[in-house]
Amino acid sequence: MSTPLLSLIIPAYNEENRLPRALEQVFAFLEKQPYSFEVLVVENGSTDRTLEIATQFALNKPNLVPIHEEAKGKGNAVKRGFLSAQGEYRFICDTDLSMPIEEVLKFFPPQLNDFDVAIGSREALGAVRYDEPPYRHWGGRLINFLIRVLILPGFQDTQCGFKCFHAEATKEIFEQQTLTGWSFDIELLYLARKRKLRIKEVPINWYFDADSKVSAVRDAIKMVSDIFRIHLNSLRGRYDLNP
Ligand SMILES: Nc1nc2c(ncn2[C@@H]2O[C@H](COP(=O)(O)OP(=O)(O)O)[C@@H](O)[C@H]2O)c(=O)[nH]1
Ligand SMILES: [Mg+2]
Repeated sequence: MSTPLLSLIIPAYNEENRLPRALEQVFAFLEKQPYSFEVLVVENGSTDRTLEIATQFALNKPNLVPIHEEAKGKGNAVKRGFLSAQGEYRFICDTDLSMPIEEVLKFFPPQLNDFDVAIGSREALGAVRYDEPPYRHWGGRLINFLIRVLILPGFQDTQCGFKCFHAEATKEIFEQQTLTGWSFDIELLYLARKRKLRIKEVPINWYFDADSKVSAVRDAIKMVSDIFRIHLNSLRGRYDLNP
């Protein structure tokens, strides 16, 4: 296949319920667009039929690539997806499609230009969150406050599951990604900033989906310890060019 314009990377863990609808919607929309695309579903550690569903779907869709990754964690799945993708623009997309797939067009030309990394934001001017319960909203804002103070000043939302990387940026930063779990976004943005890449925040419409694999307390504690790990990695020169 020649280089597609868009690679959509869907990390999927125990998603047998949500994946069929997600794939239907994604293909229905992307097949109407005038550009070439591929969809990569990256599964790791699932105990249900996630991989089987992706493999079945791929029988009729040659541009769907089901991938099984041995190493566990969302960070590992996303890294594998980005490094396996071929597209000029590579977009992470959660299976819940909490951002409607139509909005992917906001993340690359002609709607968005002059960027290396574009991050979906639920906080940027024009963004709207639908149906989000207050505990989840304020928990997220507290985490974002810590992220801003400790590591990434200026970003109002680093944890949204919808982000686009230009192919060149992918090479530069994913090879140096070390975090394997939920905090991988923070490390990628830290690396992108260190490399002085152009990062844009894209306001999106975001619909809360109660079916979440995040554990509020355990994953929040892990995230804070991951932030210190990023500092340590940085001090040790782990993120330097040509280490
Ligand atoms: N491959 C893979 N995907 C994961 C893992 N953990 C979460 N995901 C995916 O990450 C996306 C977001 O997960 P979700 O539970 O909806 O998180 P939330 O929206 O932040 O509450 C979904 O597509 C999940 O299937 C994992 O360990 N491996
Ligand atoms: Mg979700």
